[in-house]
Amino acid sequence: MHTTVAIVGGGPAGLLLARLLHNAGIDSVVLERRDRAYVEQRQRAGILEQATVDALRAAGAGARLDREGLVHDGIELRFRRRTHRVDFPALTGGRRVWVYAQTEVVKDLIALQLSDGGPLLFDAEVLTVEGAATPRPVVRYAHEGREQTLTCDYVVGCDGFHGIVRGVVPESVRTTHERTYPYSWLGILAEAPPVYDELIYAHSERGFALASMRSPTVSRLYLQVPNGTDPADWPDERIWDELDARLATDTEPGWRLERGAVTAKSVLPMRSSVTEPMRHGRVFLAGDAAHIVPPTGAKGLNLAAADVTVLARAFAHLDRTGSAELLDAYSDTCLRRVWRAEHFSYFMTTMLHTDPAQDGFDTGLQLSQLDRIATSPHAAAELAENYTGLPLGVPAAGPSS
Ligand code: FAS
Ligand code: PHB
Repeated sequence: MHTTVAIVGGGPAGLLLARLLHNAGIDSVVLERRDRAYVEQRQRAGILEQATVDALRAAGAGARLDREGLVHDGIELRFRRRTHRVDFPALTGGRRVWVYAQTEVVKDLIALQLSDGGPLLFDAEVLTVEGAATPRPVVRYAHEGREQTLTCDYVVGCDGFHGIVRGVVPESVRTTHERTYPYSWLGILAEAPPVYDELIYAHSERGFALASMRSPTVSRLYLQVPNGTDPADWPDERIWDELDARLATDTEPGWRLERGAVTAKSVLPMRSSVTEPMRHGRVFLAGDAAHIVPPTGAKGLNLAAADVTVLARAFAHLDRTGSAELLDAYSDTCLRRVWRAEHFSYFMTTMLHTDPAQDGFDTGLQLSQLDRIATSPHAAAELAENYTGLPLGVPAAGPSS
């Protein structure tokens, strides 16, 4: 089989790229190692930036999002047992975010690709990518019990943090910057109506908590837990009690979550990682294959969408004009946005979580930063601009290096 763009990985990055290329008249093949049911039920992100919503609409995948997505104009910060709302439109000139689960984004994109897109192969694990520096790279993959070959003009690694395409960039030119955190998130999905209208991020002496949602009847909730925590050590009632303790506020004495059946429970490690460059020869990296952020800033899925929006535009430019200038600028263009999101995610994570080794000075710094956001429109605007996402066309600030 031959195609113009071989896409490794059928997560949000790979699926959205395939749609954007399809709409630009560029053929591609998506190879996904897991089956459709697994990919569609994997609980992950929940917040979409404007640019991501725009990209999904441009890809033709915005209809259900527009019907079922929840538009949010702010978030609430809880600290010192007080509450403070960050008003996004007031601070950013009208920007807001959408609550629409990654699972639903993936379902919409898969349905579209299967209905009128190029080949999307499930249970197709890519084994090797050869000839990255040649005009005709070769992708070898296992599918239907045998090894098969896909030749192409370009390969895009959308295969996530544990994928193999990042390794195609030779170590001699590849730099990976990493930071791990001394805590993880215990996340639950519950059939429990959120008793809050917007997301609540809580800093407390007991540790961080986040109250999010999936719909008016389904809550998505997170607790900071030590690394290596076994979800089995957290029976449902213990989770609810701890969430109530960390989200407690003197602004509304007796405030408690509505409880319900917990339908999913998992522990997510926290990591920051950036691989540079995001290209080698005719092989490109996009999404988690190139970078990871701790989910506190709700950037992961949105960064993936931004990468493939830039890349699809570059491929369309090449197809229309024969010029590879946007493709050649891809890595630097994306890395500027990636580093901005890395900093914001690190900032939100270290401000809101209690490092087991932190002392009173550290806590004083955290509370001072939170006080600043609560009292200064400039500090609040910095958070609001980053959270709602910087427009894709952010002017180039010069090479990323
Ligand atoms: P993905 O990892 O989603 O997709 C990669 C795909 O490639 C997978 O389907 C995988 O099966 C496939 N693949 C891998 N190797 C392959 C091979 N050799 N051949 C073929 N296919 C291969 N972000 C947030 O903003 N908020 C959150 O709350 C949040 N929670 C998260 C929880 C978890 C457990 C994880 C792991 C991530 C979370 N993220 C969150 C980040 C997440 O949303 C990612 O940013 C997003 O999935 C990135 O999408 P992709 O780049 O497509 O990578
Ligand atoms: C989610 O709803 O899963 C979610 C929302 C905001 C975050 C992280 C996760 O910062």
